[in-house]
Amino acid sequence: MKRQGAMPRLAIASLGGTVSMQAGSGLSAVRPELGCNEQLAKVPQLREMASLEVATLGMLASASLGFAALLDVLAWARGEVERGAQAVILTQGTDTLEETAYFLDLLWPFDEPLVMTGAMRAASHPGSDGPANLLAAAQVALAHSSRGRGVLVVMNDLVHRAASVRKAASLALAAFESPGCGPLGHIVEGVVVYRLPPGRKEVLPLPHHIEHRVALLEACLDADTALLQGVAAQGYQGLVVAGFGAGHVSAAWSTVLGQLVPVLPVIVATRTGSGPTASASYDFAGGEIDLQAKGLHMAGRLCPRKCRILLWLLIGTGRQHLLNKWLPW
Ligand code: DAS
Repeated sequence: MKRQGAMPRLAIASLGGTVSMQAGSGLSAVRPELGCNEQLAKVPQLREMASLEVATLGMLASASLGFAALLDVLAWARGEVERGAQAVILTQGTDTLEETAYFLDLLWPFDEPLVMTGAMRAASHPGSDGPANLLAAAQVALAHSSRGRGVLVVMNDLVHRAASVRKAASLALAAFESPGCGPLGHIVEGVVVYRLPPGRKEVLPLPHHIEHRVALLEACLDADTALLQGVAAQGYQGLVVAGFGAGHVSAAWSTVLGQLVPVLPVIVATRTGSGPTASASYDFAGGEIDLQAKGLHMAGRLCPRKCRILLWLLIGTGRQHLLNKWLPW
């Protein structure tokens, strides 16, 4: 139970990434070396804002995170809220932040915010953005207006929804965008301002099994069908295709995808990075009308990488038949 006037409890954990990286002496290349307490040492204000529960859960480049590790992180975060944390912050690498945030969002059952952040410049580099992002993440996490919004990504004083955020630049400081809809909010003088009220959000149960795999292949000019034909034989239980334009593939790919439909669920998304797939505009072999007639699912606004995460979690809970309900138009 919370004491009157007591500081809010904030749980913070780090997983690795550039925010935890620094250069060794005499070197300029960086690697993960800083645990969570060392990252927090650069933001002393945090200890005046909240009583902190701190954990270093990993020290990895985010390309090496995986679903099993994320389920462990989720268990830690859920435990912290159950023990009274008002919010949770995770710091990690930015390379997979758009995927990990969506994964956790689909499973986050609380009104308490789970806020994720990282850095584009390592801790040992001039103008490192990690401390500023951590402070902004805490301001967002502790704001009452952040409740009921699921998992939020805070980078560069912007707040993004897990379902729409995307790393859109490899090295730029302003690397994160929410294509098509813009950020959900921004931070001005330490205060978060949202453009929209919280929306109702459905959450998936925890997966009962995690050994299954979902493949992601990108359509490209003059691609043969060899990899596509091998998907089922390689033991994948689902497939996402990052299609051309509004969710299209070549006529040859369409034929093979049609053969895969009785064997595994297939989603076709757009590889463009912005905008929805079409549903009733194009009537050619490999267009969305043909693909839907063959039993493929169109991704709507969900990007290919997030489609793969959604499909993996739905298969893990035996809910793949509900796929269309979960794909946002
Ligand atoms: N590109 C790095 C980062 O921005 C590495 C990583 O994702 O771990 O954090």
